[in-house]
Amino acid sequence: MELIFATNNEYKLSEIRSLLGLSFSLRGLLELGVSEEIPEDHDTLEENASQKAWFIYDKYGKSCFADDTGLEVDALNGRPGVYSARYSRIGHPTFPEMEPAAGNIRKLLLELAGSSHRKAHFRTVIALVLDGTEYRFEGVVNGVITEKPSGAEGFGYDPVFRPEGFGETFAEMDLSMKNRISHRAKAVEGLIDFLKGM
Ligand code: ITT
Repeated sequence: MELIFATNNEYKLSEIRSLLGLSFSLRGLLELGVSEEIPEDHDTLEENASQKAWFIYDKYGKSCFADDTGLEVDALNGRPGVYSARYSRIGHPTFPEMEPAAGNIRKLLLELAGSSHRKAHFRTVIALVLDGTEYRFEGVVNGVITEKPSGAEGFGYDPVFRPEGFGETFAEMDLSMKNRISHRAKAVEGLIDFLKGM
């Protein structure tokens, strides 16, 4: 089955490709020749995932899915959440000289400095638009924000997120381990079960 994954993020693409396996041919936006930025300007993960999936479906007429992911930190009342990608650029921009992921991590560690309450979770929402109907899937992984970044694998906030039950951050794990337990893996499980059951 051919599916479009409406993402510009190559890391996400390879994570989901290895989760879906060989029965699906998955194409990202780069392969589709889409270079424009897809709007994601809502205030919830659900609406953003939906907006990205419908944008591609309406424009290219191909069944497609999109994910939106946020890091929800308990001590920050769920922030940065839906604003995780632009966290360090919200309000007074902090660390504009850093690349976004590094600036985001720096700001997060500053906001939590001295706090022992470091529980957080990643939440992924996938919106699938199949023949003009939308379906949604969600995945959550609980963990804590570490005191400092460790590891070089993965992307985004991975160096400061240690999933519950593990002694290492997502960025210290190899992809196959992250893919067994992650927020995105759980959401994709729902997607795969759905597609297999069709
Ligand atoms: P899209 O093209 O799919 O929108 P994106 O990188 O903008 O790609 P999101 O909006 O879903 O992705 O991500 C929001 C933020 O959360 C962004 O800063 C990501 O780096 C980060 N993020 C998403 N998934 C993550 C993961 O599995 N591990 C660590 N950080 C992640």
